[in-house]
Parts: sequence; structure tokens; C-alpha cells
Amino acid sequence: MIRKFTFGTPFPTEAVVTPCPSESGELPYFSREGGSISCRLAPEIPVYGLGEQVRGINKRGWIYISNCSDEPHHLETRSSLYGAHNFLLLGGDAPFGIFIDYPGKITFDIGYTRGDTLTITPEDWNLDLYLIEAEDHKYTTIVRQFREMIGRSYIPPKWAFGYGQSRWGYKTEADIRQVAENHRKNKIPLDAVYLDIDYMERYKDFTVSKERFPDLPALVSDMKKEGIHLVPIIDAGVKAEEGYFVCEEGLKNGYFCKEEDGREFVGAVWPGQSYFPDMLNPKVRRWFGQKYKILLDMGIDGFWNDMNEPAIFYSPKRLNKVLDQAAAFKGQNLDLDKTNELLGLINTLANNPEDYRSFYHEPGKGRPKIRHDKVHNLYGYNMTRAAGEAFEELEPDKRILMFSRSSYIGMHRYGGIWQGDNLSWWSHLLMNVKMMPSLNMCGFLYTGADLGGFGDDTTEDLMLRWLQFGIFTPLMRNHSAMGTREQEAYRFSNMESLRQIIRLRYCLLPYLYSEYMKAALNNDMMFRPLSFDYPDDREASFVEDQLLLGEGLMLAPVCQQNARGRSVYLPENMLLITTSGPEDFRFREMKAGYHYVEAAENELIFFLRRDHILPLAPAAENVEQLDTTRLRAVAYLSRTGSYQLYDDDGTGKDYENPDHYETLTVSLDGSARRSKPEGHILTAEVFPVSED
Ligand code: MIG
Repeated sequence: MIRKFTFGTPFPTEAVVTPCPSESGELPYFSREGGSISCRLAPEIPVYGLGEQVRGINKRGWIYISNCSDEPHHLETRSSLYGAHNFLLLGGDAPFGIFIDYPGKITFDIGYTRGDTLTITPEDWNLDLYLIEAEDHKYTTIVRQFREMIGRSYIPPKWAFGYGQSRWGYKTEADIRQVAENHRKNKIPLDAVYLDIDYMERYKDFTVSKERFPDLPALVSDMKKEGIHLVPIIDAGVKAEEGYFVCEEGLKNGYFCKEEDGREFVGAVWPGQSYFPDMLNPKVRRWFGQKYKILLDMGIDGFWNDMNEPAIFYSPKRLNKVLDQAAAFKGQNLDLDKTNELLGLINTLANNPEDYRSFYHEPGKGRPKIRHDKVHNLYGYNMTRAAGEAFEELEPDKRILMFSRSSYIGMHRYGGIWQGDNLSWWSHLLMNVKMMPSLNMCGFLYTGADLGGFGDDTTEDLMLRWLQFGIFTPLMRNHSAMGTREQEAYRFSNMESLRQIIRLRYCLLPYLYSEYMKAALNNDMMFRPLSFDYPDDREASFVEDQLLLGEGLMLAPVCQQNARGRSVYLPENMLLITTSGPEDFRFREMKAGYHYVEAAENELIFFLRRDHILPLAPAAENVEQLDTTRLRAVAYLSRTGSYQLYDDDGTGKDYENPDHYETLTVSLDGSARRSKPEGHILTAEVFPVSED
């Protein structure tokens, strides 16, 4: 059951797709005082949600702010990252979900000021608030209702489930060819190479550097012959430059955000001084979205949208002001306070709230212009929506890969997200793990982190352990920052182990793709905290470093350097799978409870739940070459079991076609069959559940 409460005059974010009338009664659960609403948190009840945020799966005990930020330091003391996902699920015996559809800055104090109190404070009270309850009191039911309300999650092409290699630092066509060649030479599977900002002509969107990429269409087509897709980046800011077509068209039509006096707002980003397309205006969205056609026409079929919080390095106005003020420090003898003052001053240059308050959007449809800060969290959403809407128009029958850095709930219909500029830290591997279920709750299914870590230098064991988790995330991309240690799989002395783990991804794809599609089509979570499936298990509710993946798997990634195993909690008997690659699988039944499980550096451990089946494909060089006609099933059964396999051509959009489903049936005696007739082979290895 969903109840909607409207306060003031909300800005229509279009996060919600199913209409829901507002109620006039009092808001239950919460008391309102001043600008905040508060509610008691009973001891130990978990609070889930908030999507892309720091800290635990259980969000209790910290203060979070939805305020899309270009934040490259994902420290646990931060309050905001790139996204704004205002959905919370309060657990316990009478759980409920709450979604605050509010595009401005909003604070969630989840037991920070007072351990027993949740306080929510928006900057003003123009918003829609939704309360979601389920008759069966199940967390999964609450999330499903919420997800139905916000519409189906984005579905990428199947090749986007393959391994992708990226680095901010590939500068030329030769660099890209080299990356592809090195993967091929070393027999490391590869489906995509990403183009970062250097492919453009001086960081200008929708241009290609003639000097460094003289013939991009030829490069794209050469790569495609090897099954590799090139995925260019698009930035939010448009370079202010005479003669640059995007700039000129935008100026002529008044498509950029303007200041109070009607003149275009200027902020500097990569290309220097830039304008910001008014992504909240449908006309501007259409115009900007159609620009992607330039690259689609070159054979490109995937993009990533960056800097769309939007990030602003400085505004020329502020730069002058700060430099004037800084000049006063010249020749002075600076003590600690003075030095800090100077440094603080310089730090006010980037992403300054005053800059966000100095420009406006014209949302069209007869709506008045609105100051940016009031709708700040919608910018990246609408940039990605611009692209998504254009793809629908330009390529109605073809899936295009799209993921964004900044997002708001609603954007999950148009693209995925990557988890931004993490660091090559073990704690950030763990953060990647914890973010997965939180994002799934909010509709973001196509997601993953920069594997190996973006900033700072990675190590070969971190790369390996991170890949051992990354092979399960829908977006599986190795990405790193300029100036950091190079981290392509072939750079390391443990390349063979890395290669075997990457190959495993392809064996798991029939399962991962099926579970992704079923989660998208049924509004379910692909990654779940243990408490979602084992609600009555108190121990399970405390587990933060294990996840359920799809219907049958439980993951227990090793997130600690030099560890050769880890403690695992099993809510029930499970089958332990230990593997170092496609040709090496070992199985062992484990009883419910706590265990220390060995995992050598090159070994991945995960678990198959009882009465479940894991289909495995033979290893492949890329998604295109994946052969799903010959499957091997690992089954952990107490009786005959079955698995619903989903498969399709990976590019079309007739998702609902029942032909895409197939039933795999495995019996205790080891016999196995597939519901699709000719040529579909299934062999099974059955492990009987021993009852105690
Ligand atoms: O200011 O395009 O998060 O993935 O490599 C940095 C360069 C801009 C930030 C993105 C990162 C990307 C980088 N970008």
C-alpha cells in the first residue's frame, strides 16, 4: 500500500510514473517540528536505502545529505556523493518505506544527533512524500511496490555485461588499439574499451580529435570485428567558444542556463569556460540528446555521462573575487590561522553553493523559471534522460549502453550509474559491496564501481580481489585515473590469476543475465542484504559484507589484504563453491552457522543456496561468442529443482516475449533437461542437501 502526502507546491521531478492521489490526513509515524520531521527508531531496527552513499548497508548512525556532489574522496565522514536517492526502508516488525520526492538539498539524520531518532530536513517544504507499507511486512514487497511506482529499470545491451577496460589517460587511437591487442595477445576476454575525455577536440562534447583519432568510424568498425565496443564519455559542460557548433546553437536558441539578468551562466570545467545546457527543459533535452547521433552514426553504441552534478571547477566571477582576496595575503607573515584562511579561500572555488544559487532553469510547460539550487539534484538525471529519450527516437529497436555519474531516482529508467571516483583502497572494495543492494532498492540495477580503484595506486592483490567481486556486478569495468599505477590485467605478475577470474565472468553470464533481467522485469533487487531473505534471523541482519545475488547465490568477498580466507555466516546449509577459474571448481556442503572459509589469493568463494541451480556456460572471449546451448548446472538439492533461464538476442527490446524463458530441470539422480528442444544440452552435477 502506498500513501502520498503533498506539501506546498512540489516541483514535478517525474521520478514517479504511476499516478497516486495525495491524502489529506496527518502524516503517520512522524512528528513535524520546525522544518523537520522526526520519528523514533526502536533499538536495533535497521534503516536501509539512500542508494549511492558512504557507510553501511544499514544506514543507521550517520547523517547523510542528498546533494549531488563531485566528491572524489569517498571517506566515511562524507555526507554526499554524486547521487540523490531519497528512499529509506525502516526495518523491524512493522517495516515501511519512505520516498521523499524533493529535488533540492535534503538531510537524513539517521540516529546521528540522537541514536534513537530519525530526522529528515529538506530546505523547504515543497515536496511529495510517499509511505510504502506491505501487508506481508516483507522488505522485498515494500521495495517492489516502490519500484513499480518509479518504473522499470534501464536494461543495457547484453555486451555491456562483458568485461570493459578504461583509463583516463588513453589518448590516441594507437593507445586504444594497444589495449585491445594486449588483451587479445594475453587471451583476456574483453567486450569494451572506454574513451575518456582525451578523444575529444579540446574537451568539446560531440567532437573527435582529428589529430589523435583521425578516423573514429574505422577504429570503431575494426574493434567491432573483434567483438569490442568503444564507449566514449560525454561531459555536462559545453565549451564556450566561437565557431563551436554546440555552443553556437545553444546560444542562438537560449538553451543554456542563465543568471538572474538573463545572461548565460559561465562555469569552468575541463574545456575551460563552459555553458550548462538547461537539461530540465524538454526542448533543450531533445536538442542535446540528438547530438549523441553524431557518435551513433560513427558506429558507437554506448556512452558514459560525466561531470553532471554538475561539477564546476570555478566561475570566472568567483575566481576574480578569490584572487583579489588572496592578493591581500601577499608579503604577509602567515600564522596557522591565516594560512588556513588562505587555503580555505582557494577551496571555495569549486562547486560553490553560491554559484549553484546564481543560475536558473526554464522547465517549460508553462512553469516559472526556477533557481538551480532548488532543483540541483535533477541535473544529471535529466542529462541522461536527454540521451535516453533520444536513443528511443533514434534507435527504437536497439539497446544503447548508457550510464551516468550523477543521478536521482527516475534516472534509473534511462541508464545505470558507475560509483564514481573511488580510490584503490581495500575499504573501497567493501564500499562497492555495500552500495550494491542500496542502489538496487532505488532502481539502479546496472551499476558497478571502478574495479581496482580509480585514484591512488592499486596493488596486484587488490586488483584480483576486486575482480573476484566485480565479476558479479552488472557493470564490470576496470577504470583508473591519470597518473596512477597502470592497472590493465596484463600489467601484473599475477596476470594468469586475473585472466582466469575474468574468464569466469563469462561462465556466470547465463545466470547473471537471467537474474538481471528478472529483477528488471519484476521490479526486484538483484543484490539483497541477507535480512531481506532471512527476516527472522537476527544474526543475518548484522551481516554487511555478504550479499544475496539473484535467487540462488550468496557472495562472501574477501576484502582484506593478505587474507587467505574469511569468516562467513550461513543462515542455512549451503554449498560452498571455490574456484580459481573456469577449469577449476570445487564444492563442499557447509552447515548453517559461522565458519572460517579458506580462499587462497587466486581463489574466489561463493555459495549456492539449497534447492537452487547455478547454470554455467563454457568460457568465452566476449559476450558475442558466449555459447548458451551447452550449459553445465551445479545443483544443491533436496528434491527435483528447476531454474528459469532468461535469454534473448541482447540488443532488441521485446523483453516480455515468453520465448525468452526456458526451464532447466535437475533431479536428484543427476538427470537434467531443458525445456527448449533441439540442440540444448545440459549436464548436471548434483549435491544432495543433507538434513540434520
Ligand atoms: O574531473 O574524465 O569520475 O571517471 O576518468 C575528473 C576524467 C573528470 C571524473 C570521472 C572519471 C573520469 C574523469 N572525470
